[in-house]
Amino acid sequence: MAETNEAKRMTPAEIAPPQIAPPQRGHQPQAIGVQTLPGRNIRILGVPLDLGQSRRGVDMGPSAVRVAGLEARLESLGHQVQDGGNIAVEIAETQNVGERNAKYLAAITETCKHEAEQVLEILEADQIPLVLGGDHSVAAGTVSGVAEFYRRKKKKIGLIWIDAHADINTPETSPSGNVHGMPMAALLGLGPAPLRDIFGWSPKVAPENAVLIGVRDIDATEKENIRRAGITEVYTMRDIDERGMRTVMEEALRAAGRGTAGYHVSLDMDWIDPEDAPGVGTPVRGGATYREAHLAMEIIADHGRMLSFEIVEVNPVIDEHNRTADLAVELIASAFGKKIL
Ligand SMILES: [Mn+2]
Repeated sequence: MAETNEAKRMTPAEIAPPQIAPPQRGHQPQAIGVQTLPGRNIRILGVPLDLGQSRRGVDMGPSAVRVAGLEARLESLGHQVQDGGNIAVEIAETQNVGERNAKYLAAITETCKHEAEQVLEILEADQIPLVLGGDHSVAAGTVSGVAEFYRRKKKKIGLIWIDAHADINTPETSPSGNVHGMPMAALLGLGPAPLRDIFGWSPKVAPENAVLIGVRDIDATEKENIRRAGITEVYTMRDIDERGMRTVMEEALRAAGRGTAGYHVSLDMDWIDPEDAPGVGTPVRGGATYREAHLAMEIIADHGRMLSFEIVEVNPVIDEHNRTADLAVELIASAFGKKIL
């Protein structure tokens, strides 16, 4: 299997279209050693899953983000964009909730496995996966796919988790049993087991390459899980307030990039203050401002080491005229190299 994929990967390199430089590159990068991104080949994948949480509506997230003009925006930056459509997902009405401490875990795992295969296929086609959630449990699928692709090349990946929450509960510790609070725990090897063991190995990310940014609402049990998992790079909103976004991002990207092929960026829209992003799964006051959020994405683009990107928890049902999805598109554009000047 791995050999076949390896061979398949070699051929398109020759026939791949030439890299398109972003338009209007009249200026130099602001800092020495900072790269600018060439045009990239991106494939969008929607995962309209909402089984991971109790407030309904994030299943419409991929649609809302597409309606906000995602593809055209990325193409205007000089990227080639293909929309791979949505993954088929189950809905709560047809499913058994299963164990109360990990609701709908079986159906979520099926979706994440399918998604992981798709993400792997996107990378094998020399494209950058851009995943649209869905609730944050879809990250277990995305990151598994990216990690598997690089594992076959004997490389590790880093993980940048930008979120109001740590999402590092396990069925044993979760107060709600909602699986969207567990993907980080799954990816770092704590559990739940079915999500942890996608592709039959774990952990998908080493704790020293996993970074939490913007957290401000952590369960007491999660603090213990952060220690158990061995994550040391945790940047709370207080760190951002006191030290500034630039310093936090530089340190975070350095940790995620150390000894890795690069990193996956998982952006939960609830990271941003509800003032600017009201349409999210779990709004929490005191989040990143509009400008802080853009700056974080711009710094990620400057470094040029992002392997894949996902945006999750956009909930059009409680949004105001799709402004949260509009902001999501703006932030994706910044992460993929949009510059003010
Ligand atoms: Mn989250």
